[in-house]
Order: sequence, then structure tokens, then C-alpha cells
Amino acid sequence: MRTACNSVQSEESTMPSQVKPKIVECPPGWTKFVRHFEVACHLFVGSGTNWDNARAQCMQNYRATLSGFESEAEKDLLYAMIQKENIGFNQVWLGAERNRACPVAQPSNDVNSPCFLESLFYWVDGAARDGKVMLNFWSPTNPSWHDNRENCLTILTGHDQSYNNKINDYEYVG
Ligand SMILES: [Ca+2]
Repeated sequence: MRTACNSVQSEESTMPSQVKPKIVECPPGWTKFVRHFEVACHLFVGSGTNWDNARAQCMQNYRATLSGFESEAEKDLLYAMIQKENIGFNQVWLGAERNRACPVAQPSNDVNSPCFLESLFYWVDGAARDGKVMLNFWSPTNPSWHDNRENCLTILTGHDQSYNNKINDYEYVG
């Protein structure tokens, strides 16, 4: 398992503003993506034994958190960053956790349910504050909630084409 860290920056808003936003640069080697309310700086990390370890590496080494994405464009950019590493059949930890009030595979269509489609998982890096984006990108047969333990999120690489660049719910242990 590998890890994607996000060192979230602020102040480069794409929202309409009277004030010209301050341009934010990412540290050398990090990949920049301008979100609606912030700038994401993503970095691929070569290890990540489990989700907590991956998150701790981001924090301890970079004062960062795990990467999320708030749009398909940002997901594709993350995937391109990962693909460059040639890590084969693999998964990369992303910064989303299951809503613990919803220990089931299938999201609910009921807007009042804690397992509602758009609250089944949440991002820890603040991506997609409406919570909606990642739900379009599940790999086939996922979320699977396999063994009732898949509380974290990964992105898949080196699988067949229907799985690559798609997300998977996965257990904490890698
Ligand atoms: Ca799964």
C-alpha cells in the first residue's frame, strides 16, 4: 500500500471576488490543484502499511493530511501522479473515512439517513464540502464493506481498466 498526502494551502480561491486571490505555490515536488476554497498540494509517498500509519506519515513528515479530491479533475490529477510511480497492482490510501453511523455496504437513498449516499464517507482534508464527488467514482462492486471492516478509502492502480482510477472501501490494515 502507498499513500497520497495533501498539504492544504489557503487563499487561492476560484470563487468570484473583488480581491485578486493570492497565488499559492506548493513545495517543490508536490502537485498543485486549485479547489474552490483552497489549494491542494498532493504528494505521493512510497509506503503506508495501514490507514493510520499513512495519515501519521503525512502529518509527521509534512504537516499534511491524506489526500482527497473534490472533482473528477482533481482525482485524475492524483491518479496521474500515482501512475508515474509504476507501483503495479496496488492501492493508495486516500483521506476518507466511513461515517461510523453507517456500517453497511450500500448507501441509502434516504436523505435523512446517516447512510445517505452523500454521507457514507467523508474527507479528512476538507475536500468537497458538499461531500458528493467521490460517490461517482466507485470501482465495480464497491463499496463492498467486506468482512464488515472496510472503513477507509483507496484509489486503485494496476488493476484492469474498469478498476483503475476508481475508489475502493478498504480495511484499515493494508
Ligand atoms: Ca471494498
